[in-house]
Amino acid sequence: MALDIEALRAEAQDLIKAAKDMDCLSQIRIRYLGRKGELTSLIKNIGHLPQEERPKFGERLNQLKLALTREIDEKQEAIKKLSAKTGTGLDLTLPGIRPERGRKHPLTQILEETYHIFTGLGFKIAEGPEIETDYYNFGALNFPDDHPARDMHDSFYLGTDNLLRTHTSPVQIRVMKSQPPPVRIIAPGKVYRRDADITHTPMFHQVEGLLVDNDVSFSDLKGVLTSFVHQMFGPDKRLRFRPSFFPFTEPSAEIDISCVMCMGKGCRVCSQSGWLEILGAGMVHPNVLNEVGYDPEQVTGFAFGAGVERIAMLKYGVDDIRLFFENDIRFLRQF
Ligand code: 2U9
Repeated sequence: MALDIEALRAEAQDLIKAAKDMDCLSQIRIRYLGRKGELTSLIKNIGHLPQEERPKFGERLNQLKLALTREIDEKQEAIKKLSAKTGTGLDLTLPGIRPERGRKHPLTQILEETYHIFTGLGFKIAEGPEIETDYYNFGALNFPDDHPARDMHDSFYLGTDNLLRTHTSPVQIRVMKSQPPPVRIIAPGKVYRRDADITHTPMFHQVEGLLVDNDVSFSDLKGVLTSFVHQMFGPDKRLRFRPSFFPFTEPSAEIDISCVMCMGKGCRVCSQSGWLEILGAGMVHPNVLNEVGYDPEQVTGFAFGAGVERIAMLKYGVDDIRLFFENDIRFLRQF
C-alpha cells in the first residue's frame, strides 16, 4: 500500500508539471481527485485494511490529497498568468500552420501567355463592356437583320436593344470609332451564348485580334497566326486554312492545327482527321471599315478569333469544358 501511494504521487506530479493548459489540468483533477478518481478510490477502500493500519494510512492519503489539490491550484494560477501575458491562451511556441500556396487558374495562364505572344508581335490589349447594344454586337459588324445569332434563342438579351456580348468584336468597333488607323489590338474577355454541353458553356472567353493599316494582306494574317500557333502549341505544329464564312470578314477562313495528341496521325481527339480547329479569321469586310469611318480604298485589315477554353482544352488535354468552372481544387492544382 505504501508503494501504491508513492507511485501515485510521482505519477500525478509528473502529469501536473507537464500540463500545458486548463483542459489538461482539469482532466488530471478528475483522474485523481474526482468522485471516481484514483486517490478517492484508495480513500474509499480504507475499510478493507486491518484496523491498526487505518489511521496512519488515512493520514497519508489525506496529506497526498491536500498536496495534489494545492499543486493543481498553483499550476492553474501559473497557466492563467502565462495566458494573460500572451493575451490569447495560445501556445505561441507551437509551429505555425503553413498556408497552402495557390496558383493561377489554367484559363488565366492561357490568357497571359496569349498577351505575351501578341504584345511581342506589337499588339496592344483592348477591353470593352460585357453588356452591349445590338448595334455594336451585330449591326456594325455587317450581320444581316435576320441572322440566326440575333435570335433570342442564341443570345442573352436584356430588354430589346441590350444583350450580353456574344463575341468581343464590339471592342474592336469601339476602338476603330475612337481613333484613326493604324490599329493593332487584341480583345480578350468574357462572352455569352445560349449553349451548354461538354464543349460549350453559357459564358466563355475569347481572344480576338485586329490589325488595320495600309497594305495589310492575307499573308500578314497567315504570318501572325503561324507565329501564335508555334509559340502556343510548339513549332512542330502545321497550320491548315479552310475557306469559311463570317458576316464581318471577306474572305474568311477557319484554321486547323495538326493534332496535338497524335501529331496528325489520326486519333479519338481529332476524330481520325489529324487536324483540330483552333481559330477563325479573315480580312475585315469593307462594310465594317466603312461603318467605323475608315476608307476601305485606303486601308485593309485582318481579324481573327479563338476560344480561350478551347485552346486550354487542347493544350492541357482536358475533355470537358465545365471542369474550368467547377473550381474543384483537385483539377486546378494540376496546372
Ligand atoms: C471586327 C472585324 C472582324 C473576328 C473574327 C472569328 C473570325 C472567329 C470564333 C473563334 C472561336 C469565335 O470563340 S469562337 O467561337 N471567331 O471565327 N472572329 S474573324 O473578326 C472581327 C472582329 C472585329 C471589327
